[in-house]
Amino acid sequence: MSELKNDLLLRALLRERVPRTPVWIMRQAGRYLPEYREVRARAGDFMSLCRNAELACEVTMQPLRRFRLDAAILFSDILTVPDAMGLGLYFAAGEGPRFERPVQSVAEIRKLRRPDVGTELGYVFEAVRTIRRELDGAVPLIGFAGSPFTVATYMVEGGSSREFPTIKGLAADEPAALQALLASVAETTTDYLNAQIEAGAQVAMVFDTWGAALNADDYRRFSLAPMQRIVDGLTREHDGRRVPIILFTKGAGRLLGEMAASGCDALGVDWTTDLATAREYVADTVALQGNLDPATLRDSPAAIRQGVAEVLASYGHGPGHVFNLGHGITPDIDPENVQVLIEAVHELSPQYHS
Ligand code: 1CP
Repeated sequence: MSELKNDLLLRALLRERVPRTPVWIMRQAGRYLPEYREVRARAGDFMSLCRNAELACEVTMQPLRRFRLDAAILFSDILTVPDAMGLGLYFAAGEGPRFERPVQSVAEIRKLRRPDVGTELGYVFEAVRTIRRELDGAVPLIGFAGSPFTVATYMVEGGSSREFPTIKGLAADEPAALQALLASVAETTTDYLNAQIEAGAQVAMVFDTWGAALNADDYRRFSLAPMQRIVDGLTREHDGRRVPIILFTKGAGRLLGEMAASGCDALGVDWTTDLATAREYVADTVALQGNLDPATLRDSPAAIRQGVAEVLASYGHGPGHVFNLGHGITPDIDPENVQVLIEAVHELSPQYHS
């Protein structure tokens, strides 16, 4: 078992005692950092950055040099999986992600192949190994993937969407075909996360950004069920340590209780459910990660400290909390304000662990 100098994140995710609440920030590597924009410009485009292990490692490390963070997160994207399935991911300048070959008909769903992730996504595992070497045990490395439903929204709609007309149409008219698509993404995602763990990822997080756009019944069938398949298929122990699994459905609300029953170790919580309520929904069976509104980072240092204090107080005493935002940090945030947040967690959280 390789030495970890700071294992607060792993301990908190397993609901073990810690002296203070660990903290990391969703999208902590990204456009709000000028040094990220510099490397991104050097790489040319976003996918070239993801495919270059040295540069992906460099941008992963950037936030850790500035802030006292308790985790690194692999620099990659959730859409590498459908790219490997043959859809042709590209990022048009100034726009979001797009696919050259979206999957919209039942016939196209049937034609999807299960790629060999070792070949198609080898660049990701190379980045994981490079980052682990560079971290040298300073903090754990989080690997991640998108939930099958969230990834499928991009595969079916061809890019970002607000209303999800095509995938909701499939759910209504061709539910078996949609389930086949989700099963196929779940299989590849399981292979993908297991290969990240094999390469050195010490935590696996599944981002379900859009599952809560479904009604509760459809959420269970089309979002939670395929995530459950992933949880069931993941390597839970590697290198002598348990590998915690975090599921994050943005906007899950009351469904957190059902998510907790999946067998995951922790749940991400967005700011629309306070942590005291979330803790009741899950009856302390899993750890919780979150949940400051990212908009708070546009406020004054005093307001940010106040926001941090409220989140910590809402979770309350005892183990099982990982501090984070309720969703990713946005590109307009001043990095100085992130510093205020992190220092506030360091300063205000020990009282909840005595
Ligand atoms: O430089 C750039 O302009 C690219 C912006 C960018 C970045 C920094 C994209 C394109 N992806 C990423 C990295 C990324 N994406 C990470 C790793 C970095 C970190 O956390 O430090 C992670 C975990 C993601 C996950 C991701 N990608 C999600 C789920 C999490 C979430 O924020 O909801 C989603 C939905 C995506 C799709 C995607 N990729 C990129 C963009 C701009 C988007 C969102 C498109 C949309 O809103 O529909």
